[in-house]
Amino acid sequence: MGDTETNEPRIPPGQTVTKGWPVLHAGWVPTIDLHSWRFHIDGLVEKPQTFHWEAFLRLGYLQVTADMHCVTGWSRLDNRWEGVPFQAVYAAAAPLPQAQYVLVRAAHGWTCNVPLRDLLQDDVLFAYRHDGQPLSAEHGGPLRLVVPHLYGWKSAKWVEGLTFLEKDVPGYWEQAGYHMHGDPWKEERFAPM
Ligand SMILES: Nc1nc2c(c(=O)[nH]1)N[C@H]1C(S)=C(S)[C@@H](COP(=O)(O)O)O[C@H]1N2
Ligand SMILES: [Mo]
Repeated sequence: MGDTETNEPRIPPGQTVTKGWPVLHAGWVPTIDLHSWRFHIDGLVEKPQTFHWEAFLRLGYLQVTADMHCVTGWSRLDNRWEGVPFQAVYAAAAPLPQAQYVLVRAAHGWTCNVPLRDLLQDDVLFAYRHDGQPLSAEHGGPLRLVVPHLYGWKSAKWVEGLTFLEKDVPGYWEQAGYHMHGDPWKEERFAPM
C-alpha cells in the first residue's frame, strides 16, 4: 500500500465490466488472405509506402495488457495484446511535420480518425494476438489497431492503412455523431451539440 494510484478508479464512468468478449462492428467479417494482405501508408509522409505481412511484422514487437471500453457501455479488462508498436510504424512512415491527425482505414472502407498524439502513446499497437491466441477474424484478425485509452471504436479491426493529415476529418462513427476524440474517462461519447 502507500501507492497513491490504488485509489484511482479502474472503470470509466457509465461502463459495466463484462466477462465474455462481445463482438461489435458495422458490416460483415471480411475473409483476409495473408499472402495478398497489404498495409498502405499515405498522406503527409515523406514517401507513401506499402508493406506486405512479413515486412510489417518485422517493424517491431510489443506486448500490452489493457482494458477495453466500448461506448455502448461494456468494458473488458486485462486484454493481453501482442503486435507491432504504433511508434515503430510511425518511424517507418516518416510523417511530415504538418501531420497532426490520422485517418485509420479498414476493410470495406470503414474508417476512424485519431489524433497523432494519442497514437504515439507507448501502449498503442497493431495487434495480431490476444490472450495468447492468434487474433480471430471476428475480433479483427489478422490485424487490428488497439488504442487502449480511447473508446473501442478507435481500435479499428482489419486495418488496411493509415493516412496522415494536417486537419482532423471524421471517420465512419464520427460522421454518425460520435466524438472526434473519444476519451472514456471524460465520457467523450458523442460530438458536442
Ligand atoms: N473495422 C471496424 N473496426 C471496428 C469497428 C467496426 O465497426 N469496424 N467497431 C469498433 C467498436 S465500436 C468496438 S467496441 C470494437 C470492438 O472490438 P471487438 O469486436 O473485438 O470486441 O471494435 C471497433 N473496431
Ligand atoms: Mo464500441
